[in-house]
Amino acid sequence: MAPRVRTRTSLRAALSTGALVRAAGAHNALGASLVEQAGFEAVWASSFETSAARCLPDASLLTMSEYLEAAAQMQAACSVPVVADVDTGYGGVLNVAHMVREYEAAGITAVAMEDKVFPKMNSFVATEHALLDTAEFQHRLRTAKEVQTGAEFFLIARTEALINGLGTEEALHRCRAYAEAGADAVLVHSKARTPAQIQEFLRGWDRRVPVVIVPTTYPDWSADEAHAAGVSMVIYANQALRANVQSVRQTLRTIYQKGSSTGVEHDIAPVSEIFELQGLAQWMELEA
Ligand code: SPV
Ligand code: MG
Repeated sequence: MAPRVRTRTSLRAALSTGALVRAAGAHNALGASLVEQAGFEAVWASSFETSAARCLPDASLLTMSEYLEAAAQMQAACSVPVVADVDTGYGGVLNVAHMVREYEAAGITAVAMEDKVFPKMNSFVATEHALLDTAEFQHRLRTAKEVQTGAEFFLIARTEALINGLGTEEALHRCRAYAEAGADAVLVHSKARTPAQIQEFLRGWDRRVPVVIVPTTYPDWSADEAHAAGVSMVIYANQALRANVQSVRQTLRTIYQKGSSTGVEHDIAPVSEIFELQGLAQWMELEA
C-alpha cells in the first residue's frame, strides 16, 4: 500500500472544461510519475511502450492481463488519469465486455480502442492494417458502454482508416458512426508527415464528441495549433521511451568506455531524486 494520498481527476472531467488535455506515453509507474510531474494532464498507457519494455513488437502479443497490470500500476502511482491503450479490445465483443469490467475494477477510467482486426500491428509498421467492419466495431463500442459501471468511465474510439490508406471521408464516416454508437471521443490516427489529413478531418467534423490525435509523425504541429483547429487531446505517445533509450545508451557507453561514471554524474539524476520518486520520506514516516 502506497501511503501517499492522491486526488484523482478523471479524463471526462478534464475534457469537460474545454481546455486542451495533453497526455504522454509510459509503460510503468515510474514513467507515469514523470509524465505527471512534467505537468501533463493524462498518462497514455501505450501498447507500443508496454511491448517495447518487454523487447517485443506491438503486435497483440501480450495478453489483456499484462496490459492491464501495467496500466493499473501506472494509475496507482498517479493522480492524473491513465488512458489505457487497449488495442482492438483483445478479441470479439465478449472480450471487449470483459476488458471494460476488468479495467474499471482495476481503477482505470479511460480506454482507447481501435477499429483494426485482432491481432493488430503497430500503426507505423508497413503492413496491411486490416480494419473491422464499421458495424462490427459499433457493436463493440455499444457493448463497452453497456457494461461500464462508473459514470466517469470514458471510451475513446480510434480509427485507423488513415493508417490503412483510406481517405479522410472514410475516417469521418467511421468516427460519426462510432460517436453514434456511444463513444465519448474519437481518436483519428495518421502517419502522414504533415497535419494536412488531420486538418481536413477536423474541417469535416461536427464536433459531436472530442477529437484526440497522436502527432508522432507530424511533430511540428504544436498542441496550441491543434487545439485552435478543434483538437481536444494530444498524445505524445512514445517520446519518453525514445528519450530513455537514447540517454541510457549514451550513459552506459560512456561508463563502459571510460571505466568510471565520473563523466556522466552531472547528466544523470542523483539518487536523492530516485528516493523522491519512490516516496521514500512518506514510507519512513509511516514506519516511525
Ligand atoms: C501506442 O503508443 O501504442 C499507440 C500509438 O497506439 S502508435 O504507436 O502510434 O500506434
Ligand atoms: Mg498502441
